[in-house]
Amino acid sequence: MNTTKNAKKCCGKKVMKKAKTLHIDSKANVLDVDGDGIITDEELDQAEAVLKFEHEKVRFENEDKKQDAQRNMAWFALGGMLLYPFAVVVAVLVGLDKAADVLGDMAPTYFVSVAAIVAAFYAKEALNKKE
Ligand SMILES: [Ca+2]
Repeated sequence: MNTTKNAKKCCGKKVMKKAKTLHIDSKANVLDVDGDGIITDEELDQAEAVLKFEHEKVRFENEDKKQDAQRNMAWFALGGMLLYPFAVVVAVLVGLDKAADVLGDMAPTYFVSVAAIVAAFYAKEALNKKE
């Protein structure tokens, strides 16, 4: 705890300015890295740099997870597109003619939608490489 008092003039009077002290259980006590009881501007800057680093680290981890999720989604969509005709064949072989008809009717919409997902993924990848 710093007990230094600074004299300042205010309104024509000499005012004694007392340094701030922290409560013994204060969370800010960890900022006093060298343990001298004084939290300097350098120690505050150091704490801010550590916080920024941790924030960046979390941001990179989240970005990595997001990219993994998008990649998995693109692979899943691509897999579904490749397996779709087999689903129709299996439905015919099993004797589900109505299901085969429904799958056939859904095919144009399904293929366009999945192609859009896959195209968006690869377009994003290409844009990221340019940056
Ligand atoms: Ca200190």
